[in-house]
Amino acid sequence: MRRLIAISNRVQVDHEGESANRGGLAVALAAALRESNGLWFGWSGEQTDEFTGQITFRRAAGVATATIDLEAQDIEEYYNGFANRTLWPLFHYRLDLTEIARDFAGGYARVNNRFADTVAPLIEPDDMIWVHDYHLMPLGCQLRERGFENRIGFFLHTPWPPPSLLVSLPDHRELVKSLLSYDVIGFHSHEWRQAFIDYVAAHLDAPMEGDTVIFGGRASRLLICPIGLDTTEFCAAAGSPAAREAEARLIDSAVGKDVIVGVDRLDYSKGLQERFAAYELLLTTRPDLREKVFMLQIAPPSRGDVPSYQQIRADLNTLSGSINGEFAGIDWVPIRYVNKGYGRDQLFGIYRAARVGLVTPLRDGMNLVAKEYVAAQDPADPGVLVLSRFAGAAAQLDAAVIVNPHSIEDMVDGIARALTMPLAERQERHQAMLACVEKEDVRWWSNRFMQALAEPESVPEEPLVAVGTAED
Ligand code: ADQ
Repeated sequence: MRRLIAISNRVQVDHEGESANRGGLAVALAAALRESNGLWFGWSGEQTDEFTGQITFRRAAGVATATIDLEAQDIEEYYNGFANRTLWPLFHYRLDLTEIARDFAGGYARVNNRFADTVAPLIEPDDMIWVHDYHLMPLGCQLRERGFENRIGFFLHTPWPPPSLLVSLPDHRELVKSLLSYDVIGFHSHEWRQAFIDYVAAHLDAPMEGDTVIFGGRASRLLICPIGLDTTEFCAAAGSPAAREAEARLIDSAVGKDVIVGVDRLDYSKGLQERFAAYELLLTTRPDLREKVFMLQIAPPSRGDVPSYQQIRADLNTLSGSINGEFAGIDWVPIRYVNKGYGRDQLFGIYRAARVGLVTPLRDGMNLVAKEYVAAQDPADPGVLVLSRFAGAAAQLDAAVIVNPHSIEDMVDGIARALTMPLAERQERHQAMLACVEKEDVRWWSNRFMQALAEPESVPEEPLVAVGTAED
């Protein structure tokens, strides 16, 4: 088996005592790397006065890691700037929040070059290289410029925006051309891949052969490869004391009321303001449900240095306060809004105690919380997943109650339907979704991508499990 070098912006593995607030990529990659005995390269998250290219090697939770520190200007221009103030909003269809600045673009190119320079000496001729996410799109091209002919793949964890949005980026053509240095480019869903194909057709003189783009003498396979959950590990939490305690505490504190749960990074793409507004409308229009339900929204802050994230935090504080002010009674608080991270075992128990899982992003590459909620349910008495049609997960979990998060009324209908759904229908829907979450797990995802990278011909185009037997 060839060694895998995974490269992502941040390297985050569990160290003892560390906060459990990790993104979906961290959860997924750690599982994939342990199996392949690979190396995970990226930024430590630390700042240094002067970038020297010094690498820190560690081994944590069975994963070998190699990390570098970045200068303050790098962090500001590359990470807070181009990655999180330009690309992230643009790729989530938020042109209104997209900031275009030459400093940001310059920092992005500089840091990608720094990544290429420092990882280069670690690469052996037979290694497969797997680059992750929007922070590092030009890295493959920069490695090619340094003479590397290894198989190099790229996986995009976010949506790919339609061409009409992407052209707002001054150097959009250069960005897409640099991506065509990769042998495989992976997307979560048909929709994101199709948007990429649409761009190539409209803006590059590059022919397609099936699902492969031919450009600059290289063939780039465009692969649909939806990320899955570390389902076995996650479900092993079922018997853990932390999961049981979290479940029991939530059920006890609910005193017979139905729990509606949301778990999201505090991010405008997750549709939290719209979700709170929908819950408020539910309580307004359905007085019979008051004091019979409560909502638990867990949302640990992220990217706090970026102004739009400070704004959403302030907005949600106001909204949750006003909902509680309007509806709370002496022994009932309609919304519990918690800004901290929980361990995965605790999350399992929290999901299991909830009658409804509310996952309503305005746009999301995949959304692993939807899959975690399904995995944590008791098959004999499962809760109901209410899922945004704009999450990549909706393509696989179409047996959820699918809602349009831009329509507050549609969300209200979805939540009300979930709260009153008969047991047999809940079971049927859950069974269909669980089959997908179990079969197309994180191992399936990484195997599929790595197989496409190693032997392109061996991976069929559309092997995905068909789920969604329930009508919606
Ligand atoms: P995210 O948007 O960060 O990443 P998402 O899929 O929403 O990822 O998953 C978030 C992860 O963080 C989940 O595993 C969740 O359990 C965990 N988490 C969230 N809140 C938590 C809390 N309070 N405590 C502990 N854990 C918490 C990006 C894309 C997604 C894509 C993933 C993976 O935006 O669309 O699904 O990458 O590709």
